[in-house]
Amino acid sequence: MIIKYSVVVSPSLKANQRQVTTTMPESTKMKKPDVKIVILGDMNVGKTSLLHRYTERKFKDTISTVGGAFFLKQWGPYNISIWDTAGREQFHGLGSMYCRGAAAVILTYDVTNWQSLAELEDRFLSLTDTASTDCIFAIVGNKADLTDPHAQAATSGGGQADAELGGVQTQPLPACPTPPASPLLNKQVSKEDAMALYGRVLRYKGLEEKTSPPAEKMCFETSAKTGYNVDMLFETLFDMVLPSILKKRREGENSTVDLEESRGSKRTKAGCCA
Ligand SMILES: Nc1nc2c(ncn2[C@@H]2O[C@H](COP(=O)(O)OP(=O)(O)O)[C@@H](O)[C@H]2O)c(=O)[nH]1
Ligand SMILES: [Mg+2]
Repeated sequence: MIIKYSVVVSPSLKANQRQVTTTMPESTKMKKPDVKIVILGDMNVGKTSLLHRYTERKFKDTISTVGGAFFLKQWGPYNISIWDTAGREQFHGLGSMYCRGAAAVILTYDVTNWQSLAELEDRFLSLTDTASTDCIFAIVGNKADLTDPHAQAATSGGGQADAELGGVQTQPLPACPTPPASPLLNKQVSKEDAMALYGRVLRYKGLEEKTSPPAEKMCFETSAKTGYNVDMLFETLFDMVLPSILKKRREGENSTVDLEESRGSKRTKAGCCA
């Protein structure tokens, strides 16, 4: 089950004064996320579209970025929150709060735009300093449908037919359409470039390559447009953050206050336990 929470960003305020209000349906107010995943990357790489594809099984050519959202995904018995930037990346308005405590970060670039990969290192990586110490990183090259014929056929997350027909299921798309649905663009970022960035991310975080998930597993090429690799991306991460949830729960249990014990203890005048 997926619950969408809308985040309202007031455009009349300056970037550093923006107030973010989270509204949630009354019936879901009790659902507390067990873990947080954030999606980061330059404007227009397709972050909102990836989330929309996964949660709504659809693709829209124009999608409102300002006033984004976070989603709550039930994964087994756990609630996973997935945070979108609400368009604040374009104003350099993503503070340290955005990644605070994140168990996984999705660093997203556009495969047709070299600069979008460079920006991940230059602008976005430092924002992850506040993420959990055992945070998992995925590097995601989106818009693969523009460069790779095999990404033009939907493999997961609904298909292009879904997008055009408002979610109505039609005949499955052929595995490899010929000729390609649209002329291919020059691929500016190869998977090897992304894997090299993954190595640098690990070094930046002071993580050992040997003990971290391998680059081949953590670098994805996706298409929010066709759904290519989208389910694979999110569900791989959901499985990988489960140990983090269990650890958090164990820590929570260990730090639980014994109410009976504290009731029994005497209080001093200053209100402290004696
Ligand atoms: N061809 C193609 N276009 C995409 C894809 N994902 C997003 N777009 C388009 O790229 C633009 C920016 O997408 P958006 O999700 O708003 O990017 P964001 O700023 O990173 O959230 C929109 O016009 C989308 O329709 C994709 O996988 N393939
Ligand atoms: Mg967006």
